[in-house]
Amino acid sequence: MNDPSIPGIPQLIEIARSVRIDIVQAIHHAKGGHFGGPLSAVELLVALYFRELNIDPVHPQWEDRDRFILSKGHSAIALYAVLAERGYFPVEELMTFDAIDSRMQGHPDMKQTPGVDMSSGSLGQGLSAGIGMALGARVLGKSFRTYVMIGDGESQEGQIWEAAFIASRYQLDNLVAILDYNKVQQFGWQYPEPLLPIDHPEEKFAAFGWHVIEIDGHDFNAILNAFDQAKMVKGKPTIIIAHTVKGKGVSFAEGKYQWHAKVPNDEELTLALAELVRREG
Ligand SMILES: Cc1ncc(C[n+]2csc(CCOP(=O)(O)OP(=O)(O)O)c2C)c(N)n1
Repeated sequence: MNDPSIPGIPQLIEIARSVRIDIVQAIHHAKGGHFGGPLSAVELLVALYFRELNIDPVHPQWEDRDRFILSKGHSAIALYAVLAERGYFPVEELMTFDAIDSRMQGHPDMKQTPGVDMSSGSLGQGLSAGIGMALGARVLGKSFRTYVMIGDGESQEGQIWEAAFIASRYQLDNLVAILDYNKVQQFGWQYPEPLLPIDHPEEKFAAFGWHVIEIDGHDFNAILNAFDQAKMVKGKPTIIIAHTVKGKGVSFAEGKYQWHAKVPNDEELTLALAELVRREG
């Protein structure tokens, strides 16, 4: 890759670091929002918006753009931070997150925020909307692709499986689902033993007729390879099962359901920022 305008892995890692800092600061400032889910999705979103999606931040409504739906809409601040870093609107605007007149509400609103292709927040619906977009591309003879990020807790919704069934029936090879498989949802579900929100999603999606790719969702090489592989698949939709860590990058929140939607206090903000700005080596 020789084009200097295309960020390489070291730049993507730095962008992810900035996005995490944006997320933590915005949530602290807003005194609201979700914490763990946005942080687990950072590398996936950065790879999408800085390398994979065919988009134009200057023309967010360009009709031939690739589409992205954040079906786990409670992670909106991660999407806003990536959109801001990508140039859709000023990074400073992130500090209006969740305020009453802000373009950045607690859940994505396609009528408010430039770059948001689908309103979401009521879990379970985004994959169905993505099917509509993918079918729309086919009907119109357009080559744009549709990407949908779902959560593992969200995958307990029946509508996800209705969508999984129909997407493969329609052979939607222009549709890619990304499962942010952080293995933690809103509450603990620890009884009688720790329970995953969903177990063996790879077997379930394969049984529904999907092409399945399983990766480390924090490894940019693996993410970009998965996107490349998905483009080669013909006649079926692809799901990328991305193993992630809820709260990734903030050690005291990692893997903890208690940080699903907790707001850091001043001391926790300082600790989190100290970790996020620290550079290895
Ligand atoms: C239909 C619906 N039911 C409940 C909720 C409340 N809710 C918001 S986030 C969440 C847990 C989601 O877990 P998961 O999909 O694993 O998300 P992540 O761990 O990535 O944050 C719940 C139950 C909702 N937004 N929509």
